[in-house]
Amino acid sequence: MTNNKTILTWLEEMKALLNPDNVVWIDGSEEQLEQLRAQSVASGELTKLNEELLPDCYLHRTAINDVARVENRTFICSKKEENAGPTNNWMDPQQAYKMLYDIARGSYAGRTMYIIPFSMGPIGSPLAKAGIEVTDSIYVVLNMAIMTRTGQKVLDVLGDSNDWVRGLHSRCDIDEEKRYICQFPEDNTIISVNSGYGGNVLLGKKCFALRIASYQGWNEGWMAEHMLILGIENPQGEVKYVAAAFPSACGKTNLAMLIPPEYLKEQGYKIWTVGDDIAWMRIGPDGRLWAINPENGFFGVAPGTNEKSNFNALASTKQGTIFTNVAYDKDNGNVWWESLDKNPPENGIDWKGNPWNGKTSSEKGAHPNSRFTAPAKNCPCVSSEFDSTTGVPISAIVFGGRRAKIAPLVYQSKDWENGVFVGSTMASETTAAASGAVGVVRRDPMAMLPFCGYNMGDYFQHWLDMGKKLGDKAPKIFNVNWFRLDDEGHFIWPGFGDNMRVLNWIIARCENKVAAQETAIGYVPYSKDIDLTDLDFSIDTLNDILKVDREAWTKEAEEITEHYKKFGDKLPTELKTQLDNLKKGLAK
Ligand code: GTP
Ligand code: SPV
Ligand code: MN
Repeated sequence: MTNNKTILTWLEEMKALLNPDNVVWIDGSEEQLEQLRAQSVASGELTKLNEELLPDCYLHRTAINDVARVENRTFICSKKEENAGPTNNWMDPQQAYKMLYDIARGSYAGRTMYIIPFSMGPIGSPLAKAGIEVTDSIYVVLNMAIMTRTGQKVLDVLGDSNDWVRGLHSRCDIDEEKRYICQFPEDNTIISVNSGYGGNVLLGKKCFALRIASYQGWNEGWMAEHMLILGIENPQGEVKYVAAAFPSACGKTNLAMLIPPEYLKEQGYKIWTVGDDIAWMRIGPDGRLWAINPENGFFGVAPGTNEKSNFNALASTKQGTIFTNVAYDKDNGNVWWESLDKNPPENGIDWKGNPWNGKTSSEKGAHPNSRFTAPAKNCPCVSSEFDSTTGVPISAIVFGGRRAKIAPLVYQSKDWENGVFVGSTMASETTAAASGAVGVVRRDPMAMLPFCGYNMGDYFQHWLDMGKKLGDKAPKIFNVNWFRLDDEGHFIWPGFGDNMRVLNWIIARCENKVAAQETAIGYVPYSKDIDLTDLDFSIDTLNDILKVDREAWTKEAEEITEHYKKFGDKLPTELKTQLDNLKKGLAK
């Protein structure tokens, strides 16, 4: 497949270490993938779903102790501990290699080593980067073949270059106590052992496209971010692009594929999806910030996805999709998850593999972090720029999180520097996407807390530096919160498609078409400027969720002070000044 010496040498090392019975190169052909699907159905690793309802779709169940990312077992192995920074687990690289090789040694015995050449980004794009993942899991191969561009073409474009990321995955015994997800940013290397769950094992995704790539971006002057990318087309046919960072399971896939409210559709508004999870962004020849989605599919949260909440995501899963940890309907070979519809299977199997009657059981059928792996090309609103090698120009960057109180529906930062402050102080309630307690408020700067491959203080500085380079061509920066709760614990804002009303305000701000009120935290909309046409939502309630509560924000500023202490000398002075300004503004 290749004569690239750096690849061949590494593969020899891997073979010697892992001791596989067979070695198979993934060439990207449909015939080979089809054969692997058949093989994994025969072994029970995958269940073939009803061919008429869900053509070429499969179900997989992971071990019940292996259903989400494991942040406490994820390490950044840079030579100096300081370079991993205060928010990452760190391990000395020499020690880590030794420990991981000891765990992985001989673990492919009796198994096949699959070699997956993959590209993050359209093959041949100057923004794309290559990787090689070796794995003993067909599930990983088939998911990587959906999530990335895979096969011979990647090697052809790479040629003799050494600019590729090494990824070693071994399922070993799926032993929680020996599960490690280790990134070696200085060596372009990832090692993942004892897991079979998506974010831990699809090494192109969080491990490469965020942890390794964020470090590469810092060195090379670009940005790798946990952001969706969408295009908003107005009735004149002009498309403006927005990139938005929300923590895991906080609405990126939903926003990326939203369907505008009826009255806006009738006017001609459209949403186009470029990406739903990751953005790589560079300054283009015109001085603006340009973004590509390095992925080729969607690894989306299943529960909560339905015709109404996210029609386009659901449509994307109707063909060539792998479902992980959802419920199975034995009567018709279909899948089900919570809030898909009101008709759960009676004769079902839950995500743990146990018989399950959805009509009578109080247990959940699907795991809260169950997922679909769907090809992006299935998406009815996929952008015409999806495969563009240059990417799309970004007009606005949006931060957001899950905040029951305090954070208004939307506000705009005063400028780039203030926007970096807003991103660096982001907070959100934790979700099922990572193991651990759910619903605890934590600071998650730029939604990158679990994904930044270097010291977050340096990462903030990199953001500030990018702003200086972009100057007046920098995207405007906003913050949104769809998740305000009333006293009974219900979401106040309808969210989903109605978030388009907020996006329209954001675009209007970028085009200087609408005024806003200046507050201590930034520019907040006048409630009359959020269009509530056809919505049963009172202007008083809107005013409530737009209000900047001085007392609550004063407390918030104290918490930010604590949050910032972690970064010590690495905290850029600009951000200290921003915090002082916020406090002064609130005291006024
Ligand atoms: P990752 O793939 O983990 O990065 O998640 P994500 O950010 O793409 O989140 P996703 O769009 O899958 O949404 C996660 C959960 O948030 C689902 O249960 C959605 O139903 C819910 N959600 C998304 N958008 C909204 C919204 O506007 N309002 C409310 N109330 N819930 C939402
Ligand atoms: C996330 O947790 O942000 C995801 C899913 O997108 S995973 O691939 O598991 O990281
Ligand atoms: Mn994500």
